[in-house]
Amino acid sequence: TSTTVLGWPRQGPKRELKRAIEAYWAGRSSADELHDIAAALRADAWKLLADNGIDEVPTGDFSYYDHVLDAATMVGAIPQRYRDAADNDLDVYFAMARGNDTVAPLEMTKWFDTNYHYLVPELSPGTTFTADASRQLAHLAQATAAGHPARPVLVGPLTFLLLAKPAPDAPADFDPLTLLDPLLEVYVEILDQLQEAGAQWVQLDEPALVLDQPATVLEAARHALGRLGSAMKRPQLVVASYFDALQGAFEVLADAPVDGLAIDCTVPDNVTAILEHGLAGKRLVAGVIDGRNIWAADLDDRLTTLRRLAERVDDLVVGTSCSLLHVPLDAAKETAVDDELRSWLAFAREKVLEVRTLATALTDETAAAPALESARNALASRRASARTYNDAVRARMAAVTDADAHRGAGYDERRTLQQEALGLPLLPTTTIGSFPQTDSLRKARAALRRGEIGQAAYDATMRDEIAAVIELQEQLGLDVLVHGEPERNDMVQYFAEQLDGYLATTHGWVQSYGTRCVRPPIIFGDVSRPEPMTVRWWQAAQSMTERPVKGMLTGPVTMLAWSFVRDDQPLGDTARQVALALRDEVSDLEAAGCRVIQVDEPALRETLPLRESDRPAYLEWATESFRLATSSVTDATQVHTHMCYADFGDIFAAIDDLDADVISLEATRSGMSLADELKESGYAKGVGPGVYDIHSPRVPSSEEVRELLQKAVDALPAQQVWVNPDCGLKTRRPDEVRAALANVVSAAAEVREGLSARP
Ligand code: THG
Ligand code: ZN
Repeated sequence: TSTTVLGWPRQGPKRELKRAIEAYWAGRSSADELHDIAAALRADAWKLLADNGIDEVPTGDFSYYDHVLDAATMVGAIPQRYRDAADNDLDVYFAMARGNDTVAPLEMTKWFDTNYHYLVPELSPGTTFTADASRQLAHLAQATAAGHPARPVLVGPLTFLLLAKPAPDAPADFDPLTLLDPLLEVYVEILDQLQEAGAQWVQLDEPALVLDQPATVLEAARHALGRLGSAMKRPQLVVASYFDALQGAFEVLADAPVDGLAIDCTVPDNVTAILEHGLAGKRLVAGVIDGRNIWAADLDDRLTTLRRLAERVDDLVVGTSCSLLHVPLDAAKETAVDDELRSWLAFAREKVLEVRTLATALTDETAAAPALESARNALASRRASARTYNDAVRARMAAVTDADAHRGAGYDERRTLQQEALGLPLLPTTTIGSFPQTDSLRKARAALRRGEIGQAAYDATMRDEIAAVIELQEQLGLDVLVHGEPERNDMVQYFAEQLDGYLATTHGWVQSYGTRCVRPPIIFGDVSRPEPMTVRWWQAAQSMTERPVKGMLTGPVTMLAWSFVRDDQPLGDTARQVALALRDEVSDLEAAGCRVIQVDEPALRETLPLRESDRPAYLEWATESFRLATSSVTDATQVHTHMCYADFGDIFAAIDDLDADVISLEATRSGMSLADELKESGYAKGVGPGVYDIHSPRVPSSEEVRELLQKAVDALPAQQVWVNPDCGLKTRRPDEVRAALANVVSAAAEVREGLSARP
């Protein structure tokens, strides 16, 4: 039985691609040097796959920035302003990805419910597609020359159009799907060229088919696959879908005149659909190994599924559910993790071995026996391990009552008590939490890690930084201060490192967007908090000022969303455990005298399930776990939260359910249209719609800030409104932050005066 994977991580074992691209951007290396490093990384990746028993390697999925951007350039969907912004193809490509001096980048958004971000293609009625398969052809030629059977991977035409948005010059109601027919002709041309170049198979990725799609889209899918299938000269086509159940789209795929389907067989509904309907002469790439989690699979269970599928399908290929882009490369590199725990993990390389073992087992169980046996042992060790199970956490979970997840008094009463305690002015000013992470802070952290400085010296550096940040905020005249978070590397990793049941990795990088990567920590067991995590830093800050200093924590949903989570209990249970650990921290902060506590949930919206039918249950546990984390405090203690990178429109009800006293939201880029949406939704608690776009190095003038703020108080009662930036300040330079915050504070003062002058 043959084997494949749907895609592979691109950055290289030591993030060589990231470094090569950033060196090119900085002018430190040439395009040729970049291309050479990239070609060597591809060669190594294919060799690793082939050496570990993968029969057909994916090509063309390797990207300098993003595979959706690659698809846009492949079909010539390059807006004129980018063609004008640079004088060669590579720089036009990077201008679309990250902008340059003359042009802003394309919008970026999340790839389905993963933590990968793609660039949103812009299309208009005037878009004319042209085929440019050069990148695909080059990668195919390289793999073929190296002796690898290769399968080019293309974003499919439907997914491409469904993920695109109307260009700024297009009518707002323009539907990119109206461009399907001309786009299909370009795909036909590209398939012709790939066939000419020797491709036996091409993989068309159509994950958009797992979203709730109207009948018109399913009809378009039928039409599109019909057209591509009937192309005169083409390689065999395998259409890939992943991340959820196909439901109604299954039949469209099963009936389509294509030669194979890659289906996510970690979703039981999909397996049932295949078993019930069969696949009439098509190849099935059975995605039985989960491409998104990091757990060693239950190979016996996967083998049972494969055997049942083999009875229904003539041409069965063993594969991963999706590209392995979403997992780190190699668990064996995590030498700081003990052998037992490491045996529970499967990163990309280990998943390849699992795929190989399963394929071998289908034809020769004896040959696969040792590998199956060791997988069985790892799983048994994980299931039986006392390290995943904490009696105290379990007992506490069982004792949670509904009252634990609710504040004592309603919002209006709390508001009065908090106002008495805090005595804040109308339109209080604050920031989201982090201040610039300067080089000297990063150096101190690295020096501590390498043992070059001791804990006391490190703490002293952090205290000095906190003192500087407090002094700056007092000088600027902010009302609610923060300590600036100099001691935190990342808002999830910092807490993960201090919680039991959580594992941080050393080399576990996963691409987040472009050259930016994260190392998601792993929740392997019941989560608890052995000791306070933030209290001493908060105390240090509060001891330096009379003004209230906010306590700053990351909320349970975001802790889960940006980690790899357990697969052996419901997500809601894991969220509740994290919530209880945070609840301890909230209580300790309050006991230390903290009167304003912010628990950030930027990922609340992005974790929303793909299918509408799954959303109510998610929102139920998500909001409950936030309240469980925050509801131990007295009514006079003010709970804040913060969200960013999302459209909040469809989750205002859930935001209200968090029952936070104040929420700060990103609003600048949309020109404060958020304030009108908030008004329409009837949101009645404190809200700070952002008035300073921290994603840009530009310092907004006091007038700009005032205009945004005026829009907010025109839409909402002024008593409700807070004044703050869109998000944390850690990526900005200190001089930008000082100037911008000065303008934020002066704008707030002017608008406040204007309000009191009104009759
Ligand atoms: N933390 C975690 N996950 C996240 C975010 C986060 N996921 C979503 C969003 N924020 C992604 N955004 C970013 C922003 C910056 C970087 C990565 C993801 C980044 N990474 C550094 C790099 O690649 O050079 C490495 C950072 C490090 O050394 O730890 O800049 O905020 N968990
Ligand atoms: Zn934010």
